[in-house]
Amino acid sequence: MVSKKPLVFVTRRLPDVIETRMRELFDTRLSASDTPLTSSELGAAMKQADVLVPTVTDRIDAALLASAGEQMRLIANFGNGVDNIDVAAALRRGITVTNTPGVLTEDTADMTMALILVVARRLVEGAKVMIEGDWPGWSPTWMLGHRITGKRLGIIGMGRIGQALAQRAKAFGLSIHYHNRRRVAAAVEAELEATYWESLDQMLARMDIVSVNCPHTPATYHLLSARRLKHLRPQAIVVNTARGEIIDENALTRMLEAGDIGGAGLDVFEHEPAVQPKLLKLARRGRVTLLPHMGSATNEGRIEMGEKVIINIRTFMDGHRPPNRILPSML
Ligand code: 8YV
Repeated sequence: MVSKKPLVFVTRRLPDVIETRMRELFDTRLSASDTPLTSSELGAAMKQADVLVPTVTDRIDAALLASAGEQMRLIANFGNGVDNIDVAAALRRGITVTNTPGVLTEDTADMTMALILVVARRLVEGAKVMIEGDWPGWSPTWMLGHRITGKRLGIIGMGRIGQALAQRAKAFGLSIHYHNRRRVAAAVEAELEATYWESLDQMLARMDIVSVNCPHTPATYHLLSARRLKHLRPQAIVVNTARGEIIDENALTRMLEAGDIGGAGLDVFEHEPAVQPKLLKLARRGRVTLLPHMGSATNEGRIEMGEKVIINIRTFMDGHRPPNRILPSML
């Protein structure tokens, strides 16, 4: 007897090799247009599909989950962060949620390090001068940025990505500081020569560069609030490749406008894809570099993310616990 293939609904275009393999393995419905689905389109998909493969652009809240069909059993998120999904509501509804950890660690850490360098050394401003043909010629006092070596980097969130960033930053001669829910193992701290700060406020007041590398959860929403941002030193640089919601974007923008901090490198925003217009204006003037959420945007990473999604679906459909199952207690 041939067993029925699960109906897998994929909300966005994925790498060709992944889509092809999914078509071989499952009864897969692919996205032809790659446009983000509306809530009612998502709801319609969840009424038919056994498995949903969403991305960060799909908001799957309790109301959508409540209207999902009885057959819907698995949400295999194409992404590491699951803040787009109400995981507790999914579980109550008997739907398992999985993610794709580990395979975007190095790429995201690279992008974070790149943003640190870009902002500190004014790379976008320099590149713009060249593109626009405006180079007046070398000068001893023109386009000066700040040295990275010898500075203090405060990492908020010392998980996989935070640690990968720390390794890179250490090689650049930065001294590593971190704040995390839990202190990491002594051996990891020793290897990274990292200093732990239980108090985020105290750490912020002493850093030259602050990087946000924690997940977005209810506990980390506006972790860098207006009050906390005030602790930063006037030359401090803030970098965020995690989630926009972790920083109070309006408060950060006000501080940048007032010149109360040195600069910012942001790959994520509070209301993506909308970006606060004042931030865009600051980016045109330099010292602020904005990127369109591309921390994990490598061909290799996106294929490995897709492979994780397939493994999670296959394992689940074979009746086993999928390797990347998410439980509310993990968030
Ligand atoms: C992904 C990310 O591109 O995986 C994550 O958490 O932030 C991104 O790097 C995106 O989430 C894909 O859904």
